[in-house]
Amino acid sequence: MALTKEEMMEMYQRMLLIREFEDSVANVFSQGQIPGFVHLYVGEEAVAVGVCSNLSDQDYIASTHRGHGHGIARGASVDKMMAEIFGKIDGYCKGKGGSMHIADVELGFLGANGIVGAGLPLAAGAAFANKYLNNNGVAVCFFGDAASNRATFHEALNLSSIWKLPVVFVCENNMYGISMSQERHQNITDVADRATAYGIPGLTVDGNDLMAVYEASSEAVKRARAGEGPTLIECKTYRHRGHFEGDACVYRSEDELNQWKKKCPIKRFAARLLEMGLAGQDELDKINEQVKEQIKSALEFARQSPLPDITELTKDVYCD
Ligand SMILES: Cc1ncc(C[n+]2csc(CCOP(=O)(O)OP(=O)(O)O)c2C)c(N)n1
Ligand SMILES: [Mg+2]
Repeated sequence: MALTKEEMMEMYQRMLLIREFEDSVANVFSQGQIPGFVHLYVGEEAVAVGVCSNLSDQDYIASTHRGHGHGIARGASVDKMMAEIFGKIDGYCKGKGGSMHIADVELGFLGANGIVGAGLPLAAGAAFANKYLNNNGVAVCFFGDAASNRATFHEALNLSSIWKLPVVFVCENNMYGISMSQERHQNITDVADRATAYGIPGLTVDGNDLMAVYEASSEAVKRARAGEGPTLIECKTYRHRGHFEGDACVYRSEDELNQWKKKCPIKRFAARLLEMGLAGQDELDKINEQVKEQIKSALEFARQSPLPDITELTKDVYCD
């Protein structure tokens, strides 16, 4: 079904919201205003938004250490996310988890995850639950190129394929696992080729083309809902920032980065909206301003929220 203008504008707004959120986090991190560690999603926005725009209330997503974009694409509160990153009581985990523990189960957002590859079995489990409950829900797992080397990837794909679970595996191939390039960490070019080993469809798409991601995931979600089992979608993309904030990026060239910046998913989609006559530059500028206001207000919210009280120290935490 063709997307309406409203739906396309909403997708544009979501990508901008992620970009503005991440740029602001980079800024406050560089000024030492936030504790902990952050991995930013700048450059990869079309993947989260293209995929999540196909999902409904009963669906789940599992995320990664680079999870802000997934949460925002699923509709998480930028106020609560920002407060969490600032370590404040109004954050998703009352400020005790930080960037890599942001989750909103009510929204079907099973959470960011500091353990590489850990989202895959979680998504398979969530898909199993949906199948068992017969509620027509699907689960999506986002994970990186390097995560596809982990045993959890292979186990999750195997079980999901044999049980025909309603799950979509979305590999964000940004060409690096920390500082290690894909050609140094795996002997294949397309992660999608690994689908063959599990007898499921595997396809590679341009992860910086919002519509390509949207269409591929729309098919995969339909397949999952129809009881036909999982799909592996590999989205070729690139992170504009380092692996984490503070990374000097010595393992990649300026030229490579600049080439990818030219393929910015947001600029590309804006050009497409203009070209199709769906929006004028003034409309796009207005969305941009609204997004900037929304993130400014999230920063305000986070700054004004108190730090957790000392009595919170042992609450809601689990230690084995
Ligand atoms: C099980 C596990 N092994 C190693 C790490 C350290 N680590 C953190 S991120 C990362 C690389 C992940 O690369 P990829 O899956 O491609 O995701 P990207 O960071 O590129 O989005 C590694 C090895 C970890 N967090 N968990
Ligand atoms: Mg990677």
